[in-house]
Amino acid sequence: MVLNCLLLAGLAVVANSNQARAQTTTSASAAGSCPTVLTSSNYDAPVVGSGYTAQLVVTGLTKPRGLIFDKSGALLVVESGVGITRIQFNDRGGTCLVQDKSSALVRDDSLNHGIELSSDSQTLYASSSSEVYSWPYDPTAQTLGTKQTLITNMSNTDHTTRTLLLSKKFPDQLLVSRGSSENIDDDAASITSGHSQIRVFNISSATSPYTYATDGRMLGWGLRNSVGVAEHPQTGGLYSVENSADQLVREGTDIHQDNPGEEMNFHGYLNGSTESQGGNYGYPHCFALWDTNLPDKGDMKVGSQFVLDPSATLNDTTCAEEFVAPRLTFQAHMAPLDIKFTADGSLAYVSFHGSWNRDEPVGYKLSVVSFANGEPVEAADSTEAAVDILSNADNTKCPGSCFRPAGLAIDAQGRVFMSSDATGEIYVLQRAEMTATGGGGGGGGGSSTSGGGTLVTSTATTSTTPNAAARQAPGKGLGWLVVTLTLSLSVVGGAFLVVA
Ligand SMILES: [Ca+2]
Ligand SMILES: [Ca+2]
Repeated sequence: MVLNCLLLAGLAVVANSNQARAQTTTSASAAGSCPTVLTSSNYDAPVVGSGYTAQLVVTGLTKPRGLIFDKSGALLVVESGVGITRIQFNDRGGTCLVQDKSSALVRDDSLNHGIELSSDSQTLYASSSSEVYSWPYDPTAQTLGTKQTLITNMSNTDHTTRTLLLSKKFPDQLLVSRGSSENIDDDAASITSGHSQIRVFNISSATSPYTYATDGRMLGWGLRNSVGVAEHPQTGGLYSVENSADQLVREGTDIHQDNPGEEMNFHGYLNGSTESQGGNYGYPHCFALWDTNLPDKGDMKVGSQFVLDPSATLNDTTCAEEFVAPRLTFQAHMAPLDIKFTADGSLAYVSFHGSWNRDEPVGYKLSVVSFANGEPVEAADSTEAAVDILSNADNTKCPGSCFRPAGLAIDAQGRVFMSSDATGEIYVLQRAEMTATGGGGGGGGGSSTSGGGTLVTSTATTSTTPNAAARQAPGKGLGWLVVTLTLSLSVVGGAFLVVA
């Protein structure tokens, strides 16, 4: 009898008091509980880097690639070969985001990776392998206006993503990155081909669609396939991450296992200065050294660029003198696909899709690179610039039973979202410094994959408010009821006594 009264009174208070509900929700978030937690059954639990908490928050997508948040807080996802899907979360704080609603914003099977939004979210941009499009977008009504074609004539085989980056510093400047048509693309040696280039287009002054190879301004060429492009939030410095070549042989020696390194390149600023801009970054002539065990290495270091067959007119010295060297070099074949800066510019997250051109798989992870004063902290010949944040437990199972990082987005709270195209998933990661409860020691130090962070894999025992999953799953209802009673009594004890 007494218990029944307690139960009814407690529930009545919770049901009728928004204030009480808000309090219990906050209490639950601080305790780190989450009512709905997804796990992947297709591969081993990911390893999370020290100072981070990670959680799987979306499953069931088709090849999710580029990600971006709109002004309403919804996540727009390019599903390659499908279109753009809009996902709304029920945000319970921390890494606890429950997918609330998902809708098809664009259905166009030619869209495959690139996505951008104007800073007011009123214009949406996306790319196919041949064109860049824009639509008027209303994030509140979730509607699109008539599609316009902005840039054309980008078709080529092999590397078909066309990454888009709209400058925050100069909002009418749209960067478009285009890769090579094959592993070693001789056309890329011709500046007029438009292959393996990053170009920038003024989208406010366009009267008709631009032709990629001849319009716009070239930020860099000789960039084999620079899928990730980012603008430093403080300095406006432009960086890209490049997928370098496969199956290389130098002077008759097979060097492909550990060379060439993947690259991070610097492309100057959009402030009108051409300093550090417009140069040739090497491909298809010069490649960056990762493993220094190379025939006729000379005094080259990690990041120095080398040729495959030296001649009088094209050799390692020519590479050093006439081509732009990478600002950082990463392990060969890790396949960087995206780079995103934190709001304070102190970190750049880089997604590595993972290798195929190597006996032992590498990559298949999300890493972070430290920046200071708009530049990477590590020297150009460092092999430790990329620190692992989310990695597969056993790369020998990749690519078959592994997640494969593709697109990245950082939300207004600084949480990092990462798509895995192979598994149709999205993960969220949060740094410990950002959480109310603290703990952990940040993301720095070493390049180990030994973990030390937290992967959220099960719901905690305290679920304090109803949620979509509980409502849809009757089996979970009783547990919620009991927990609600306990917490409502503790949180609103004063109110309960008055009712009793
Ligand atoms: Ca290069
Ligand atoms: Ca490669």
